[in-house]
Amino acid sequence: MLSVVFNMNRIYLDNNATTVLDPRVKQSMEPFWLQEYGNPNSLHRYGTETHPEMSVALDRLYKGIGASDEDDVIINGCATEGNNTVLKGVWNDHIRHGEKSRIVSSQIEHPSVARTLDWLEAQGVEVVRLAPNDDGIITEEILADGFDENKTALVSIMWANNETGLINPVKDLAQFCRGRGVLFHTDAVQAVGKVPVDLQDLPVDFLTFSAHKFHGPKGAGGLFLRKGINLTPLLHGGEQMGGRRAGTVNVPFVVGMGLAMELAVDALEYETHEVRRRRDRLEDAIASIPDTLIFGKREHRTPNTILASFKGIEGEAFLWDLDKRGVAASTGSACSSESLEADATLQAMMSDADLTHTAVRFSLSRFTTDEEIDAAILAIHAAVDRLRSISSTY
Ligand code: C6P
Repeated sequence: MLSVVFNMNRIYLDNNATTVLDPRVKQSMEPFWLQEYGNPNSLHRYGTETHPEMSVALDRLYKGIGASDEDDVIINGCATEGNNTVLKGVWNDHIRHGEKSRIVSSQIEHPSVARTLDWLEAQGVEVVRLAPNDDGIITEEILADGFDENKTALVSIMWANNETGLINPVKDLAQFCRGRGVLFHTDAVQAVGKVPVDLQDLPVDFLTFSAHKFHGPKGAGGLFLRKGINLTPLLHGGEQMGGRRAGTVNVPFVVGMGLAMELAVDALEYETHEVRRRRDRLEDAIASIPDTLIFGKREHRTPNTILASFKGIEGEAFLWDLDKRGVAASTGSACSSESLEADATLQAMMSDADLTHTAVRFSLSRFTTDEEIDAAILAIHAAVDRLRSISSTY
């Protein structure tokens, strides 16, 4: 495994927020800034010379998720865009004119799904937000309970949760929907590069991913659409992406995302064994601290994620202390960090509201080293000791 020391003084354990660009990905993007900078839709050579690498990148993306040639993978700006495209597209095509009335989702979705559903609800859509079971998972039984296929246009359930790392049984959920003729979408942002994704084996109709979660560039994502499915685009304009997503294609980012996907799939073995081994070592050390809670069973989680709560310690104070010690972690998702409100996902999972204010997420990547885990363990123990010694509630 490529071993690169990116920043010798700091340890990055916030890989569910974003990941470092793989240096090989960075290199693959270089020619497209100053030399081959043409618009791929131009007819002159500046445009056409980008085509071979773009085509390699698209092949890598299709192969990486097991899409067939007849399916569509639309390149876009991020997973937030992909999720908005699916939810608003299905609303426009299947709900707005009265065919169906309902979208079924969950209480543990990322804000790019949750807030879009709030907006759709304000437009009159009936939104059902399923609660997870005690293990934090949306099972087929939960989906089946009270399911009405005559009303439901779409089911949208995330593959792996960004805060807990808990993996939902997407194959069962997708099969359930397919058997009833209901469209199924999964937000696979935290699954790609962490668990195998093979759409040949999975009756999913829409799937979203984001390059910067698997060591690709920020600002590039993809939306898979099963063959034969039409969806009103979010962005109207030019004929890029076969008219399904207008806007000049960002060539360096597409090339980088393609290679990042291939490298992530190649590294899946490593992720499953080595990243998991380091995560488990860190988790054991965290769990050995008295009055500490780890959310979700290890075997139900992506190999890189730990969500922990330390009794008597407020999450933000803990993060600042850790940051001073050179360790970067997070409280819940990065896009909720400006709000001091307890995160909705955690609220859905925990009965004790106080715990939601103390949860801290540690997320590793294939670039996290054993030495970094050793140093992080020392820093976490020291931070807990200091904060508990000054805490009025411990
Ligand atoms: N989660 C986190 O800290 P964008 O930002 O559009 O590339 O990805 C959005 C997104 C969608 N779905 C899931 C499951 C995600 O985890 C994210 C990004 C980051 O958890 C930033 S909020």
